[in-house]
Amino acid sequence: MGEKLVPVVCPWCSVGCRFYAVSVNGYIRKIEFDYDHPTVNRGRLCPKGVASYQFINSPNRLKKPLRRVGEKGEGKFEEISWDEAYSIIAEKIKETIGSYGPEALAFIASEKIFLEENYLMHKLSKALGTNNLDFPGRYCQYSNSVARTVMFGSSAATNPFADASKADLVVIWGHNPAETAPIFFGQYIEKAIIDNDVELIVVDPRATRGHKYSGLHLKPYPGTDLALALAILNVIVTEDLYDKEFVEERTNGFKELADSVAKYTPEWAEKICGVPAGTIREVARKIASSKNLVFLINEGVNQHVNGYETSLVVANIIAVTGNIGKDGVFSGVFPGANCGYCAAMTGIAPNKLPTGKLVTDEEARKEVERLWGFKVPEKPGLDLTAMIRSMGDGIHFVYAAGANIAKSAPNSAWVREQLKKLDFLVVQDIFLTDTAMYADIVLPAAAWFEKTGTAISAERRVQRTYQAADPPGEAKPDWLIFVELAKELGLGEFFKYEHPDEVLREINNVIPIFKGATPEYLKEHLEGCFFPCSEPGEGTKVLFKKGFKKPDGKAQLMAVDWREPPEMPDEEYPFWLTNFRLVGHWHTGTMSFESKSLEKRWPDEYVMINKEDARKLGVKDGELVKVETRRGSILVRASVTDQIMEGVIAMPNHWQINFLTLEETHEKTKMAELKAVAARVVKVE
Ligand SMILES: Nc1nc2c(c(=O)[nH]1)N[C@H]1C(S)=C(S)[C@@H](COP(=O)(O)OP(=O)(O)OC[C@H]3O[C@@H](n4cnc5c(=O)[nH]c(N)nc54)[C@H](O)[C@@H]3O)O[C@H]1N2
Ligand SMILES: Nc1nc2c(c(=O)[nH]1)N[C@H]1C(S)=C(S)[C@@H](COP(=O)(O)OP(=O)(O)OC[C@H]3O[C@@H](n4cnc5c(=O)[nH]c(N)nc54)[C@H](O)[C@@H]3O)O[C@H]1N2
Ligand code: SF4
Ligand SMILES: [Mo]
Repeated sequence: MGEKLVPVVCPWCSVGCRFYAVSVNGYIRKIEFDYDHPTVNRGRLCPKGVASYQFINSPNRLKKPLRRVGEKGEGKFEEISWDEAYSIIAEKIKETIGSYGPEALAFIASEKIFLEENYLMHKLSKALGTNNLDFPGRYCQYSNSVARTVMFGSSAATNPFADASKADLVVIWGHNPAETAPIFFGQYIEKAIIDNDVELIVVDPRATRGHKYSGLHLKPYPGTDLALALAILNVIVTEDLYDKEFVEERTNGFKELADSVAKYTPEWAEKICGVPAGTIREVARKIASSKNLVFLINEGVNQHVNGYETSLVVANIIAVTGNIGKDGVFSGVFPGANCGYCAAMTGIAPNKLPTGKLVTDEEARKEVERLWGFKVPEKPGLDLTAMIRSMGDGIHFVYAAGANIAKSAPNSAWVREQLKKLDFLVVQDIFLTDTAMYADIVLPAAAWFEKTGTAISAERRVQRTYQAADPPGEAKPDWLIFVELAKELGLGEFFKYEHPDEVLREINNVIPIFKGATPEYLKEHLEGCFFPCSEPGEGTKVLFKKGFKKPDGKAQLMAVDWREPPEMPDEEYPFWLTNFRLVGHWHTGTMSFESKSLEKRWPDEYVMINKEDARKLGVKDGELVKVETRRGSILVRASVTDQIMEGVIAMPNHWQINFLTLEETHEKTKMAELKAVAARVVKVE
């Protein structure tokens, strides 16, 4: 009964920490620091990392395929065999295609399944003839991702984490890495702030855990960051503080940008976002004088309908101050989950090919058809919110693997009504989730630690993680489920894989940015490689050193106009409601609620209310209140505090928040309003 040390990547966030799972007879006995190889975490783990394998041993894991026997939403299922499950699903797919065509099918992939698994789901959906393919990452980075792609030709984080320690100024805007990327914050950002005495500027309506270090804490009203960003840019331009050489040599469009931003003065912005004009000027001057700027933005900026515009302005600020395309800076998209990039970079989107090119690009499509051996549909499909909107009216069959949209998508009551309208729903998960409640068939997947595959961290580091435990009952790895279902559908010739290594080799061949990330290289180099990696080796550590991914190599600066959030407080709903993550929980809680040590320490949801607001409402700390928006209402305990600004309330996003949010989306990015909605608080007598 020997113990084996199996190298694994942490199952949660995109920092990409690694450690050993100590495996005995198919069980994990404990975890140990990986002292043999270089790791990002340098010997540290956050609370979730420490608790990392608890959820896989939960008694609530799915162990057999299930068929619904009760009403949708009721949660009554019976166990069936894999053969039965595959044959029912395959029949239903064929029937749906027969009645409505392949465009009535939709596939939802995941930030929680590996690179290989996202790739296979993509291949399966296209083999069936549909581009209705998306993942909950739609609600994650799309604002910033689309903005930076427009401006720089690529949106990924520009530099390795280690460069963040070389900062001379750190701006953290709508991001709380102390809780959401704790080891990145602790090992790299704190190093700059504490060891090198670098100033930190925080932009957040709440005081966050990193806030104790911040010289300046700017508190805009949720959803008004665009006004603040425009005014910062205004000061940099009108006070002539920009990097003229960089602007001249490496960008296009400065004149239009300068003209457009002239009207957005700090005094104008103060009236909208509430940040004093003097502070805006001070911050703009600091940013302009920084040569090694680390500029972190995340969901506080991304998750708004106007998040695209804010992201564009932030990217303009970074570009005109010359803080991109060199060593010692850091900015870009910061996908939060360990497999966010696994979905995004295998083209999980309704308009993309696995190569990242557009389905409408005929030459690129033909290339994929040649590689895959079957015809690829050319009409772009529906994004996730549009899929939900079309359920029962255009979309009849949905297959979701590792996505809990009944909780993670905006306006949960609406989402659940829509799910009921489907003819058929397949949910492939490790737990019986809220979404699974509406499923016709539920498939039990093997979890992280129970399978081998590839993850990608926020610094573009591609790493392999290996099987250390046996799956419970009859649960199977996602890649194998896709392969077996494809065979049942008569598509076996395109899915001839017996091991995830074979899938990765195909990815090396199909997706150029992963060419060098071979199973052999990643096994020998557990620290992985940085994509794009065109050959086995370290890959590309710093982006844009030789130019941007634009036809003339220059960044395209973008003029932006102020745009109001879709919903603003009014007499009926006087508060801004926003939300945030807790270090101890993961999204919809399926895994962290099943991790005993996390659940015990972070037991329940609450709403943060400013002391002054609470006094006016007559609400005391710990009392139950009803939080209401135009979508719905929930009961929750009040946390009366001065850690949130007046007029704003905020809740953790792991419980019921999406009963309150808004499904309206941005026309280009399709990002919904997940962070700023109008709400009221009613005292419960
Ligand atoms: N523990 C834990 N870690 C995670 C995750 C998790 O669920 N749990 N999820 C991972 C994923 S997928 C992601 S995408 C990342 C997200 O990581 P973050 O972006 O750090 O996540 P949030 O806490 O949702 O939002 C960040 C901050 O935005 C602030 N904020 C809210 N509204 C606004 C606003 O309108 N303007 C501004 N300026 N700030 C605002 C919030 O108060 C919060 O402090 O985390 C990843 N890491
Ligand atoms: N209001 C509001 N809404 C938000 C956010 C917010 O900040 N505020 N954040 C948004 C963001 S950034 C994101 S990324 C999304 C996340 O949205 P989701 O991805 O829907 O949320 P998760 O809870 O991470 O769901 C992942 C699912 O995968 C399952 N799973 C885990 N491992 C495996 C596996 O190996 N195989 C299979 N098949 N399943 C597995 C889990 O049990 C879980 O059900 O939520 C978004 N929604
Ligand atoms: S920071 Fe992220 S990857 Fe590292 S231990 Fe914590 S959850 Fe895991
Ligand atoms: Mo995310």
